[in-house]
Amino acid sequence: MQNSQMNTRKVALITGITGQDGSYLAEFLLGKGYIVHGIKRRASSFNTQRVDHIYQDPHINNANFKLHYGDLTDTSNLVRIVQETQPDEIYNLGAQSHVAVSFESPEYTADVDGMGTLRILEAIRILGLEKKTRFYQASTSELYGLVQETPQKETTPFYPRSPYAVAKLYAYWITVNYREAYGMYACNGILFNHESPRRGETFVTRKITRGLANICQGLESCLYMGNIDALRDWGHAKDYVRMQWLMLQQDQAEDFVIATGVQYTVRHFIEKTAAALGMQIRWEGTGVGEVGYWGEQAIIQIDPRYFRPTEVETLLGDPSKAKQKLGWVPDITLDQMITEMAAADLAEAKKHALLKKNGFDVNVSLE
Ligand code: NDP
Ligand code: GDR
Repeated sequence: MQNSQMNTRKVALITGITGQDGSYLAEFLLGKGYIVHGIKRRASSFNTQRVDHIYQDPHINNANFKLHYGDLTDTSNLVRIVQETQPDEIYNLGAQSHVAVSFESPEYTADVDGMGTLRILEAIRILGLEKKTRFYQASTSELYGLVQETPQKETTPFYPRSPYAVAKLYAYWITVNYREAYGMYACNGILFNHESPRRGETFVTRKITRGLANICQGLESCLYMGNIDALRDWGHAKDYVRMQWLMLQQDQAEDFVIATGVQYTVRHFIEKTAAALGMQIRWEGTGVGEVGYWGEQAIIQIDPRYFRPTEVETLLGDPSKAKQKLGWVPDITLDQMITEMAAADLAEAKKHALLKKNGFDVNVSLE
């Protein structure tokens, strides 16, 4: 690639590039010809599995995908990376993103998810990049928590129900404030739950697809669940990252709800996944005594350990504004997504089953 061509290419910086959304967004932006920089945390073992397929050897000249060590709790590191990369667009996807874990680590969650957002916005301001760098904040339907209106839209009042949601509420408002105070192009995508085969293994959808795939291959006997009557509006991450990019391509920065406009229970997700794997669930009992049977085998049980101190019982988004202004039309249906996730986890389970059959140890924790 010629230098002149390199100079005309847009540069994006993604925090949370090793996560579900970060990996899909990086693929998407590379496809659009961007130079993509990402921040990864130092870990004692490899944590780049989701982006390994787009990794480029840094020894090759003009690589257009580059990872930098960093952390949202480390101000000087963030300032240095923003200065070095001079991004046209920053996507702040990094977060301690697990709601249940935020009750265990509330202070850390506040630091990363709340203060981390401020640190990036300040880095842009300190470096005088307010007019150059556009900023996307990964806001969330968890802001609505104890819902005040159904369906939820951009004007629905917030009522966060977890340390995670409270931290994200700070991040939401500091993004709005920097837009208004400094004229920055900064916006919030209020995204409802979105999933994929790359979803973290402890979020409910992936826990179900992976757990049931393992059970049907004889690798595990039972899946322990929390509140299976919770209602969520689930879409596919691939569709949702497209909207993150579009939000930064408008004339004016605005906040948008991204959702499908349809909600289902966790129980429904379990039944659909079971069907995709050729299993049928029969429910017996009620409350914490409820059991899901596959034939005579009790494969779903309720474990109150997975109940949250304050639960978000129902979420349903109204994406009308995104439809009208961004042309939002999701490509992938819930059924297609479940089929894709179940197939990916079944392939993995079959590999493990084969290894086990041949005497190798396999670890398929269902936590
Ligand atoms: P993931 O949990 O898959 O990814 C989170 C990313 O943040 C990972 O790359 C993780 O790194 C990184 N991270 C965690 N802590 C830090 C830190 N201290 N410093 C820097 N990076 C850190 O989340 P998703 O991809 O699902 O979500 C992306 C964003 O969107 C998150 O902010 C989430 O809160 C938000 N969101 C997600 C929704 C969803 O349904 N998926 C819906 C609405 C909002 P590592 O890989 O090392 O752990
Ligand atoms: P959520 O996602 O909390 O909505 O946050 P999660 O998949 O963890 O839970 C969804 C619902 O399922 C119920 N549930 C269980 N959840 C988990 N994780 N494990 C279980 O065993 C289980 N049983 C029932 C939960 O109680 C809840 O009601 C996700 C994250 O990606 C956030 O970062 C993001 O902001 C929101 O989605 C939108």
